[in-house]
Amino acid sequence: MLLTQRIEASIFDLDGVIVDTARYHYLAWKRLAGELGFAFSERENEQLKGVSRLESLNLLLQSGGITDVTDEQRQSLASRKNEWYKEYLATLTPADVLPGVTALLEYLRSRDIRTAIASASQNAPLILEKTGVRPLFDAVVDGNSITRAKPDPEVFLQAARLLGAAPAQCIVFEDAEAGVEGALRAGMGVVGIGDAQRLGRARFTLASFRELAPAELLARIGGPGTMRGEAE
Ligand code: B16
Ligand code: MG
Repeated sequence: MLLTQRIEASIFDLDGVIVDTARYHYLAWKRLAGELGFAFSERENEQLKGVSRLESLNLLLQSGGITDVTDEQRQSLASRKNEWYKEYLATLTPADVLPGVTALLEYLRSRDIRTAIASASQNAPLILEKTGVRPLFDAVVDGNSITRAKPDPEVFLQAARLLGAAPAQCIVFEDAEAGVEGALRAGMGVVGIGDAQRLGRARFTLASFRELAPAELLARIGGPGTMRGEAE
């Protein structure tokens, strides 16, 4: 199918795209695994990216071979991890915004491309406040307002609705496989941020926003004045 729709809205994942909180999630999960008596590697942690807190815990317990856990215990383990995670979040400042992010957001807004956050995190409001980037987004959808976690497309579709854009007019920036999958299910184009092999289903992948100047990136994704001529 030849797509001729112009990109009118951009949707950003938060953890791992705007700020490197993915690292803090990993450290907190690793600490919990340590307390439960097993090791947890960065490779295993890749599966937790983009998925909800409780689902992350379930994957962690599974990797440690721990099965006999009540719902109540699961809630309490997830809360413990979140307390440690929030200790890291307390140290966040605007300097933690990943390189190239602020320049890209400012450029997109200057070209009348609306911007939104689509995150699975319930801590998103705190992260946006500590890093000072909230004013750069027209809408925020996060773990407090969705009922189904990525790879369900709900978070992306809700963001598009708030921005008043059709899914085909949206481009999503994601660092997680579950997020790339969710954005594709929503009928949106996706740019992967991170490892190209892991995010192979994205249209293309950048190791960092520093790799492409904002104007080049916009031309590549089909912004105003250009047409997306490739099939998804
Ligand atoms: P919280 P994103 C996701 O955020 C993280 O990638 C994922 O690792 C985390 O489990 C999830 O948020 C829930 O986060 O425990 O803070 O509610 O990447 O969708 O911005
Ligand atoms: Mg992420």
